[in-house]
Amino acid sequence: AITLKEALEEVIPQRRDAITEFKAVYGDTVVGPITISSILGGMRGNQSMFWQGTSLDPEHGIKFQGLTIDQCQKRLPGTGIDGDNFLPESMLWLLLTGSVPTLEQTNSLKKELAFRGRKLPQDTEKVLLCLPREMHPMTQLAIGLASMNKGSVFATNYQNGLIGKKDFWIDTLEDSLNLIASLPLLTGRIYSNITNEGRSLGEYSEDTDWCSNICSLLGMTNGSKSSNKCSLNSQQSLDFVNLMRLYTGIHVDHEGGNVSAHTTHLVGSALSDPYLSYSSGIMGLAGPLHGLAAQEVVRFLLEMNSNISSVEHEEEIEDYLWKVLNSSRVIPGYGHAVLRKPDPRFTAMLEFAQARPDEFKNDENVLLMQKLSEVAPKVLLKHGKSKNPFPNVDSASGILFYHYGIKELLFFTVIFGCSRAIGPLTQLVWDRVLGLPIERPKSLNFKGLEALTKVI
Ligand code: FAM
Repeated sequence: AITLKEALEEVIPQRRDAITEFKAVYGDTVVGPITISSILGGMRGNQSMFWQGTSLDPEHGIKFQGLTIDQCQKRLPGTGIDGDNFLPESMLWLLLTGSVPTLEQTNSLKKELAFRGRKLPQDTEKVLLCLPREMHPMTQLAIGLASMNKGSVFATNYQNGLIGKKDFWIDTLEDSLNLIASLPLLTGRIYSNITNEGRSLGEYSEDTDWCSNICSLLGMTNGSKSSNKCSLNSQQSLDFVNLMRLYTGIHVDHEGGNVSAHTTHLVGSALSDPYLSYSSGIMGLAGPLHGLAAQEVVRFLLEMNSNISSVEHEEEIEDYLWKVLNSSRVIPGYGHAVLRKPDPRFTAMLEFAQARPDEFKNDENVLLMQKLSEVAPKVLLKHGKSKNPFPNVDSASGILFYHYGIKELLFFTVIFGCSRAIGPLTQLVWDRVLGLPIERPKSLNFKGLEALTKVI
């Protein structure tokens, strides 16, 4: 198969049958207890969602169709140029089909996305242009995405009764690919809104990959229109594009229960089209307990740097961390609800910095980020509360973007939003392949909870 749709058509019949049969045989198997604590505690740990693309292992971190980040870096195709990171396009292929694409398949998807994303719908352009410049960039993204639902093939064909349930996935795939393809222009439009009075910062090309277009439209590559704010040399531009490929390649998904993925799935279960579903996911990603954490880390590093005399002075860093902990604050970028090891996504970003010592040797913030990853775990271990004293994903990403010139902290989450589209939307296609029903858990009031304790 050369196109993604052809590749999917090859695997769907067998997997659909396997899951239907599995449900028929094991449908009544009891999976685990639901306790009062889980009902009152964010359903933590309840095994109650079907999610195919990614799974989270407390020891190895995120796995993409069973592959660790390390394996993805070795096996997923990139541009074909030595040293380039794998392309998020190949991650999209992997998540949707379950197989590692060939270079040819990655190239075909790269071209398909670049073609699909070559312009935004006129109404979306109009809507984005008239948004207040100071509006939260995630609100702008959610509005832009929701406005695209006017062109939803799924919504139109559903309304006109033109498709049967078994084929819902075809239009869901069509919309999802169009949505993902539109993200470079959407993101670029939002960034120019907040930084450049709405004037474009770069060019879109149908001959390049998704991340090169994102970077160009942020004004971060050679050939981009001058933005007066970024002056990367050609090596830095190439590095920034690879940072974007790395970042957007590994932030695609984190199992199904996280807020952005779960919201997309929930809204999609009402057969809302992919634009409305993912726009809702974006609203969740904007929360401080979810996608916004990376900016907290940047603030923290900047503030700490202005309070210590040098990153070389480990005891000053330790003192600073104790002051934070003793005032009942947390160390942002450390700890995790599920992981019990350093987050491999952090390690991948750290390695990006370590591979470019000359680039970062004078950046006190990046140096502090690196130093902190050695010092903070020791302090947190002594502190003795956190179940995981190691750096999480947000420890490194923001400060690397900041280094290259993305200084608008609220904007980091928009870049996260580009990446996160890939996981939840591929799952949405599978939700439609498998005909999963509308999600409708039973809720209980306090009386209902009390009654449960009496029965038990
Ligand atoms: N600094 C100080 N104390 C911490 C800590 C940290 N980085 N991480 C955990 N703790 C404390 C935590 O507050 C809790 O204290 P209390 O018993 O007094 O409530 C205790 O250690 C046990 O917590 P846990 O079971 O280890 O972690 P949780 O599953 O409750 O929470 C996090 C997980 C990520 C919310 C938590 O580690 C945290 O607040 N980290 C700092 C903020 C952060 O980095 N957020 C981004 C997370 C990122 F991975 C993401 O999802 N985007």
